[in-house]
Amino acid sequence: MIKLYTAPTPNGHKASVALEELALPYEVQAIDLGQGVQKQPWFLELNPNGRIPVIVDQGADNFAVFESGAILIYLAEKAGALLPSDTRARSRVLQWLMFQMGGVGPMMGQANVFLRYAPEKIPYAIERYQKESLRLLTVLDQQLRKSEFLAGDYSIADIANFCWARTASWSGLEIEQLLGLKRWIDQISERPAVIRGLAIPAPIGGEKLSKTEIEATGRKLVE
Ligand SMILES: N[C@@H](CCC(=O)N[C@@H](CS)C(=O)NCC(=O)O)C(=O)O
Repeated sequence: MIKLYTAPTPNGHKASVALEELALPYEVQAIDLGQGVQKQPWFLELNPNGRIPVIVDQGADNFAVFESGAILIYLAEKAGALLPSDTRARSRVLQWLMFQMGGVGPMMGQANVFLRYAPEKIPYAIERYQKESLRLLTVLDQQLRKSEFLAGDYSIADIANFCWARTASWSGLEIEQLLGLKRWIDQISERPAVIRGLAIPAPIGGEKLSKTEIEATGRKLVE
């Protein structure tokens, strides 16, 4: 059994979508990011970076994995799917996975911070991160006009990029013109495993957690 510590964000969804696609048995502990649960000592033992997602493979001596890209690779290798073993095919998938991890995620994340959360509106920063995010989404679009998926068959590279690209409007980005990207987002959105994965975790407060788990999140138990 895999234990997934997560929250309803693009990086969290990468892990839950992959677990659903790979049909690996897992249980979820929702982490309340607003309460800073991810910075508590017990969580930092699992991920010194204090962020979600994290998985713990309970059937493998409680081996913990942090960084969503590393989680995707671990899960794909465990299940033997969504990541080819042939050296070149595998490299193509990893190239588009790294493209997401080093580019799309960080840039869209910063666009969101400056557009939505910064106490001061800094037009230069908003424009810089939106422009770079749109440039990266355009690179995806060009690839997706040529091929159905990013790297051969549907893979963890599609899952990683999809979980961010689908949130483009939240970053204030207009992607109507990116027809290859839009076609691919629509296509992946319809996959049953993706629909299930995007619904995880249940909204905090609505999920069924044990008393110990609720206390571990730092929230008070209302009896
Ligand atoms: N590079 C990390 C980024 C993880 C990340 O930024 N997680 C966010 C949610 S999407 C988080 O935990 N934020 C809470 C915080 O920074 O305290 C990964 O891909 O796993």
